[in-house]
Amino acid sequence: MIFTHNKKLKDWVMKMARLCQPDNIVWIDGSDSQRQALEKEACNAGEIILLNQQKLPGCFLHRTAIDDVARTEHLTFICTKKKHDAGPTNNWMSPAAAYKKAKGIFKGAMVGRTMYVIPFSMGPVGSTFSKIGVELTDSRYVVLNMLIMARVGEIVLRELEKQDAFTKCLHSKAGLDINKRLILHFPEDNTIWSVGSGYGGNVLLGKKCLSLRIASYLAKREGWFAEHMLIMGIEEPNGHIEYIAAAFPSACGKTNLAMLVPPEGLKIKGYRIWTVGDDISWMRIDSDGSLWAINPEIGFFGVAPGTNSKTNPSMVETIKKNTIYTNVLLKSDNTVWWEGSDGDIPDEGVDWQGRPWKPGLKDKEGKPVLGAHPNSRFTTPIINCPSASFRMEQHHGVPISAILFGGRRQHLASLVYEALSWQHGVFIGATIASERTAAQVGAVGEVRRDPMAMLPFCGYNMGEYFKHWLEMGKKMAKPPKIFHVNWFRADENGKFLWPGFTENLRILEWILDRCNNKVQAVNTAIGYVPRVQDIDMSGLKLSEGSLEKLLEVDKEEWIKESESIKKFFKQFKKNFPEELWQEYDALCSRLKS
Ligand code: GTP
Ligand code: SPV
Ligand code: MN
Repeated sequence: MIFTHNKKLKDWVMKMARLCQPDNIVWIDGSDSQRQALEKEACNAGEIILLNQQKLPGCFLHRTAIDDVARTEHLTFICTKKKHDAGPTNNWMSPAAAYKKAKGIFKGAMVGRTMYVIPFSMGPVGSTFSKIGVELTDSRYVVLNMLIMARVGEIVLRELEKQDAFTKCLHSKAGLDINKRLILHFPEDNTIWSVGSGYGGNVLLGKKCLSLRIASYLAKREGWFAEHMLIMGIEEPNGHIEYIAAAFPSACGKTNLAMLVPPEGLKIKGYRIWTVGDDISWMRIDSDGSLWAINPEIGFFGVAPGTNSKTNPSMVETIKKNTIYTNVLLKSDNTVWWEGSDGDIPDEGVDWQGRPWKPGLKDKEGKPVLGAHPNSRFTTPIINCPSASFRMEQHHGVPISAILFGGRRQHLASLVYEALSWQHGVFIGATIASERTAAQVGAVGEVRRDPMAMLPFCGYNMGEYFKHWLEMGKKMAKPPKIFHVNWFRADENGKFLWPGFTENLRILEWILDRCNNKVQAVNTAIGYVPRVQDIDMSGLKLSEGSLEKLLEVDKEEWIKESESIKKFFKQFKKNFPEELWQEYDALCSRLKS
């Protein structure tokens, strides 16, 4: 039993316990001994499987329910008093209706279970950037994941005695019933309620729920940014490090870019990459007039499929120990595998649904049965990563030179282009579109607009959110330059034109050269595009004309795109900033000239 002097916290825990009726309450202190005891209990209960400890020390496997494998955006709500404050892109419920509905499901949901109290800090404990949350959960899997993803335990409770504010996070697996699943955010009450799910993004409430949805609401009021962005440092041979932040929608390459290893052809230049974060960036304007960023997390919750020594050697190194794997294939030697992992395809195994699996297996419709779910993931400490930044614990964060927006577009979007100004950059961010991936439930491949990669994560009216971006730009003496990248442009046969991954450093190099006024560019209708000769292609051979095709701006296609942008913007009605309509008109006239 941990003692807290924070009366507000004590009262709230007791109140939630009366609602959920757990058999007992356990406070998570952050100690190794408590974690190990929980791992044992979770193994005995069949919630996790101990993996081969010679090959994968400290690693476990977890399988979720079959219909609980990704974020469920249609069951995710922003619950503000006024519907208008949630905006046209969020699902809305009134707080009264939402609490009532959820109470019906939470009532007695923890009977026969333990309620764990997890005090956690997003950001270094005590930093001006940081926010504290307390998650109540009946899932040991959630506790074990939170211990990897956030700063957890007694140090946070001590901090809560100095300051009173914390986000009240309540989670119960309840019956893991998709028909009784709700992910509710009450920004006006600093509260999150999640019930009926056991999947990461729905239940690790410090992540998307607090660090983006609630934090974006706080950021608007307090004058900072909470964004769906990776943060990385690029160190030049002279030791100077430039940091960038990049927003790509879910499963569009943040984790991979954040820990890139320089490609063979550029090795001679002696770059070194430092990973600060792979998913979330909190940014504030410092006294120097620049934007400074921290990663509020200390773990990665990364996509497994496609992770191998070629695409992401640093991650392969990272996940060899102290890692929880979710929904991957279990091999007969008690190690794990997924589509696109290292090594040969195993002869047999147990698939993510717990069924015997063999290569070539087909389902009733004749489609191949996957060993790992396409959104299978690993939870792993950043500290294990060979490129983990030495500034992770810096209370001030790192200064950001460039902000990148990107999406997964087979057509249209050039490999890279630079915004003409901050305002134009906000327009570019507001018009990101991407093909849907397996990270959320829905039709994979469908193009949807995902402004700033925040469509599923903005805790308030996105029209107001765009205004916030414009306001922040005015407050900065040295705003970062804004760029758009697209690693996914394809040829007529759907084959990627750009090799991506490690080779993306060639584009980052151009971006930094632009930030430092070292290189010229072509002024096109959509922004500044590189001259072909300014991308260093040493050691990389693309087929004839590919780079030109990758950089091409097809005005006809962009005119079609502008129609879809207009439709998207119109839904915000009066709440939409005039400046972005100006940018829209300016784009249209550039396209027609
Ligand atoms: P979330 O964790 O969902 O926010 O995703 P993320 O943005 O961190 O995406 P991640 O880096 O995990 O990449 C997702 C998928 O995109 C994986 O299947 C990668 O193999 C693939 N991918 C990443 N970078 C590239 C790239 O440069 N080119 C291509 N073609 N694919 C990439
Ligand atoms: C994403 O979907 O953007 C993720 C995974 O990073 S989750 O935590 O499930 O949201
Ligand atoms: Mn993400």
